[in-house]
Amino acid sequence: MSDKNIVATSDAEIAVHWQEEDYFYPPPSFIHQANLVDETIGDRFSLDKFPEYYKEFAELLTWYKYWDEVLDTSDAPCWKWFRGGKLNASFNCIDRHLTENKNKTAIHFVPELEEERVLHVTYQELFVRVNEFAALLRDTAKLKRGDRVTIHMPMSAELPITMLACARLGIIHSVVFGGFSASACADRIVDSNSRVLITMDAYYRSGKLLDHKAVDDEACVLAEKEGQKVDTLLVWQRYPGRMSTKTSLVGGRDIVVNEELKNYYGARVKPVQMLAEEPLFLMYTSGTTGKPKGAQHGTGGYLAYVTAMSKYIQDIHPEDVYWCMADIGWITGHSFIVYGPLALGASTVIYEGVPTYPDAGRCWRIAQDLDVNIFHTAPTAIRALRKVGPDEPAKYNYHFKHMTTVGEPIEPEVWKWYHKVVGKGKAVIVDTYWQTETGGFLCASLPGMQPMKPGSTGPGVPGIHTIIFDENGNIIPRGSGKAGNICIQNPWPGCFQTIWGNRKRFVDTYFGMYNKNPSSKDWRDWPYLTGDAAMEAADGYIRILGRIDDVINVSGHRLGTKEIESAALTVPEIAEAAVVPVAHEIKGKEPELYVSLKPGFDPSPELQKKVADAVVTQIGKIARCKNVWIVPDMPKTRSGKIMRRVLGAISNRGDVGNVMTLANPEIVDQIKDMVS
Ligand code: 6R9
Repeated sequence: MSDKNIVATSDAEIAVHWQEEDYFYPPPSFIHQANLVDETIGDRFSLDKFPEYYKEFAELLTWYKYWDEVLDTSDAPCWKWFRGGKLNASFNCIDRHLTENKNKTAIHFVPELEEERVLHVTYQELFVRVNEFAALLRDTAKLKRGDRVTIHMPMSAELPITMLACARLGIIHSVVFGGFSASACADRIVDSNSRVLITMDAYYRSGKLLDHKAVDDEACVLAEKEGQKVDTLLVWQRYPGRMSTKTSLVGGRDIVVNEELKNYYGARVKPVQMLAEEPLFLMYTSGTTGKPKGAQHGTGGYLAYVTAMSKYIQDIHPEDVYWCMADIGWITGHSFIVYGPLALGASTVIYEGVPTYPDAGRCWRIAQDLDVNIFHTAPTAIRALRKVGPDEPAKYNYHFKHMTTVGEPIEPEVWKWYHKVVGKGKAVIVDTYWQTETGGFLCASLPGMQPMKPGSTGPGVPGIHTIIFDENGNIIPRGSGKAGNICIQNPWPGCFQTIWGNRKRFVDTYFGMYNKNPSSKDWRDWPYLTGDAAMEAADGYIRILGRIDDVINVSGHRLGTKEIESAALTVPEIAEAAVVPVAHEIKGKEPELYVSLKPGFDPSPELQKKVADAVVTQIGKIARCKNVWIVPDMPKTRSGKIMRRVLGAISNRGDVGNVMTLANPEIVDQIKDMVS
């Protein structure tokens, strides 16, 4: 893909420039050991057998009590999976493995500094540490089933320990990506009404020790201003005495976990028997408004789904060493670093730092030293690794049987490098398409049964029945290669249950477009709208073309354009703001910001910087804009709407099309001159 001929007014237009490629086939050595090689799978998971086929997924878990009903549709479209069943996620990820595997490594934690060496946490050790921390949460922090707690922690072994301790007690965790700013963290504390925040003193990033606790001191202040007091801040210490935790503890609020844990050594906490439909966690994600939404995931459905996906699509066996390089602060980390692999009793790798630190070989050294055989990452990381060290993988002695990609489309030429150089031509690659809201995969090829097709994800995974609609709600014929809005016809257990505190937004956003009967209790009336454009080729493989809403995918992370624009508008001089995606070699997309000023203010480099900084402060570094252009006016329609399409074309050096219908066509050339 070359950047120059792309008019990136939408993700879809970029993707259309790609060429379809050949198929690649899984090696026999993989097929022989694959968890899923079953020619009857399509028939067993056909729509006429819905929802009963999902029992098979639930049976991968250990239940205190089996369910009364597989799917309860009485509160459509808030589906209840495995209604009446009782289980505990922490028990399923830890306790049930102890009889046979207590000495096996559950978590390999790899610190960024190589001299710190790897920490290997066995299942027995995980059991002890989760129990002790759960006792602390219950007795010191006074948390109980159904309470929400915000966790703002870097990649560390303590992060899954914290999550699993919450799950043990039925506390709903809301993990906020460690790189998010104080302000973004505060918004999530407020929305979830968390009175307890859990943090860590510090972590390494590109060789620098960052004071993380200071960010959360500020988050507490901001949250209180917005009406939610954090009465307890639990601080894990990774570097006792080295960072501000020693000197700047806030009396009556801050508790150093390492100290407090001494009161709980040897404590055991019985897992709470949770109803399958009770929430397990919230994961905030960007949408079309300025306010991120808390996707609420349930316990039984979610855990059954991610366990099945880890087993059948990622082909995780208990003896595998599996490394997913995502951050636990995103859904990929929740489902495919923590819950899925641990529910299967595998060894999961957590790497603290930057993939290319201190050199381009770091990832492959980790893979070699831990004997990783399943590797999972995003195209943005693959592009970066390819750029800095195209020949590095060959220098290391590791062998991947399976590699997953997630988060954004992968260009065929990048896919081929991943396959040939990283996978040494011997690994299966699965391009998994899914979302925060969907809990687990929607589309992927079946690694032991179906060929790989670079640039495409696969068909719907077993149980998922996709359907593509055009704008008028007509079904686009299967395999026609025509683009439309991809939806899922049937509910599935991994799907989120609602938006925390906002059922109306949940129903409107995900079901509003194609539901014709809002009072229907029949799942067939409620196709789930993914918000992505896609097309299905004649072979049934789906190509994702990108978002149909106002979301930009930067390095595989979702950023709402409205979130960035709202951040810019906090600068008093700014009258209007508009964000467009610009193609970027590594990140896929980058936001570029256009602003206009209120009367009486003049453009200046200082003001540009002020706006740029406001975005980073409000959201985090991932939202940093390529440029901030202060324009005399925005291109607008006669009804006053900002024409983002025109700005997008200018940013990407594309054709702006016919602009004569604009209210102010002359502005287009002025902006072009400024930007070129
Ligand atoms: C898991 C995750 C979801 C959005 C999604 C789509 C894009 C995800 C993709 C992909 C093409 C893939 N996306 N996987 N696009 N091919 N394999 O990424 O969740 O952060 O919520 O993002 O990412 O646009 O709608 P999330």
